[in-house]
Amino acid sequence: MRPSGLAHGVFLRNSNGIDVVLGSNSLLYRTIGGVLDFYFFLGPHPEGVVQQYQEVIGRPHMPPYWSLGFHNCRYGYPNVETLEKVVANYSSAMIPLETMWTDIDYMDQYRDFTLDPNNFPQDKMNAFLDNLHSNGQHYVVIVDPGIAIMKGYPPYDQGLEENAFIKDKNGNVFIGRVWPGYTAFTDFMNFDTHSYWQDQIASFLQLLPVDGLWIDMNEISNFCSGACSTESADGVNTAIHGSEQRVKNSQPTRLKSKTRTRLRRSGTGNRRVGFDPTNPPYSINNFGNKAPLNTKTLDMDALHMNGAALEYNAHNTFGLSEAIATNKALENLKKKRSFIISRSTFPGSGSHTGHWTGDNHATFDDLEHSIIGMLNFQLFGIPLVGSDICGFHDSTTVELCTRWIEVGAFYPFSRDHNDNQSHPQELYRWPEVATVARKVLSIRYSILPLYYTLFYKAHTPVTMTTPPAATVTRPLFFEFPSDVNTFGIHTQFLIGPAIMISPVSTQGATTKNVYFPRARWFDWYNQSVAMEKGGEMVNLPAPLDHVLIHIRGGYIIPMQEPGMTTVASRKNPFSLLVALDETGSASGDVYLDDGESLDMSNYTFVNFSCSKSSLTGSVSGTGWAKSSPPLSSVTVLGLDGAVSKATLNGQSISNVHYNSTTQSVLLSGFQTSLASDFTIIWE
Ligand code: MIG
Repeated sequence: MRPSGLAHGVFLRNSNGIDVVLGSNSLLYRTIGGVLDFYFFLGPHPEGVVQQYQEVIGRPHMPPYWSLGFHNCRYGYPNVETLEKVVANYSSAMIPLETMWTDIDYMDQYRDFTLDPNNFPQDKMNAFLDNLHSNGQHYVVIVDPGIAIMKGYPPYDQGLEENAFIKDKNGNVFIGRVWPGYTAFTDFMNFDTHSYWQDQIASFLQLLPVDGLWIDMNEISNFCSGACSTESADGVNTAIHGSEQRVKNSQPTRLKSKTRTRLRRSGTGNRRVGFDPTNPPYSINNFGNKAPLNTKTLDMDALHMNGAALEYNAHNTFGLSEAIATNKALENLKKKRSFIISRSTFPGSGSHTGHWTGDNHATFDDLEHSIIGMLNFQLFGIPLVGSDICGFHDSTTVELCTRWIEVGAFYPFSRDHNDNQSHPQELYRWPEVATVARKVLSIRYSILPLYYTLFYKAHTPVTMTTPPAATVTRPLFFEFPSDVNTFGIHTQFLIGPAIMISPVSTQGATTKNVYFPRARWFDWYNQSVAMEKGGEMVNLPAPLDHVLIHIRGGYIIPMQEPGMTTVASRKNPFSLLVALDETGSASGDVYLDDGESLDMSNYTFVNFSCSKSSLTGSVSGTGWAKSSPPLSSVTVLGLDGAVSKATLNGQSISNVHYNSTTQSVLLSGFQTSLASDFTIIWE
């Protein structure tokens, strides 16, 4: 950003280790290899920069509608009975729970694509899922990239058979160690392995029809630094599982000699005489202390793509290639949009997956950092992002968890998750948290049509003449680039162009300094003008149960009566919140479809436009909204005179409630389909 309000972006497309040094007027890259592809994006405004960047790396994945509901997870749920109780507790607390999650606990000895036969038996799990699904709810599990090295375990046997694993420099399967003990890692960069991965997911879906996958540990995270020394195999696997059987089977497996020959012939492309990837001449600041590059990951001379790529060059793209394979597999198998979140990402990941920001702590600092993380990932082209609500490590407090749900309810991806070492923190555990959760999640659910429309705009290529829309949540300076006061603000953010969230992220605070950029702003709760012109900072009361929300004049927000699930919400009538600017105008839009089809050709798009006392909806698309609930109420804020009657397409509207204190009107008692143009006039 320049003080002039002009924005530009620079992208170095390079997958090697890089030190980046930010100087006062410079950006210095020190990369230890790879290509030097530089892109310059000229904006001239921030949304334009992000949009141009996404034209290069790929536009964001269109999420299924249900994934925008609220998610609950915890590491350490011991059994299916506990899952059932958690779901029931959410429901009796009347807190909307869209998706229940399970961490590695569900697996048999932490092996991917298995179910623990004692605590998460297949029959009970299927009954549990049937029940969730019949309530319109969903279920997601974690999958790690490490495949347990164990003869007789199909994912391992088939991986060997199909040459699906990353190799060490000698062409043997690279052996790391993660939760299940010694593991091999799928060579996702070799797209030939994607059918292997799809087969594993297919068998798992046969076992249990989960709705999405959570791909963790894909940096690749390894408990050993480099290849594990297998001499210690016995000790390690016995300590983890006490299973002699597993230890005996944990021996390294040699490749068939044919494969070894192929490896030798193909070379690694980047190999140069005298270049040792395990000890490059320049040490980047790995782990902040120039740690060896294989620290807690693979050796840099490990081989991808049958030897065509060195880990040294490919390391940073592993999470991306796993996301590509997983997304393809889920789409092929379910014939619907996938839902995935990935811990490791790379430019381009957003076309295949969402992201959560990893293991934070239950601290106010990390609550504040989560806003920065969310906004950064909007810039990175991965708008479906959120942090572990209430904090992952350490036990949360009532105050922190309350403040966190006040922010987290508005993350594009909204999930409570915590560690098995900390106290459980489902939102119903404390009455104070539950009360606030009901309030803020009902706001989230009421604006899901807006979130979904923003995802559609980010996902859909638009011409350069359309106002660019590449992000879902945005920093204030994205909408007010010529206001330098907005540049440094990271504890306030916008949902789309018009809803401003100003959360408290400081312990003990009960007020908040809110900056209002230059515009007319309305208070979400009492619907009156909070700020006529903006351009100033105001200290506002923000008691523990209150998150400040303001609506920008000039915009129309599409809303829907909130339900306990997105399925229920989607059956409720629509409403519009029309916030007039000082000239009496406002505009907005909504995108509607079935919420899950890969083929997005059946949709409805409605442009709303309001000028003085007339509101119109003009419809394009293929008429999908014929099967959608009607628009049945409109609230207009910021009127400059009383309203006593109104018509819809010439017919009088029965309920007209003008509020002289707030100068707003609620029009209701009518129904109009969003599949047809309409005009509402008031006087
Ligand atoms: O070594 O699966 O970031 O969300 O709960 C830790 C257990 C592995 C790290 C993830 C976290 C998850 C945890 N995982």
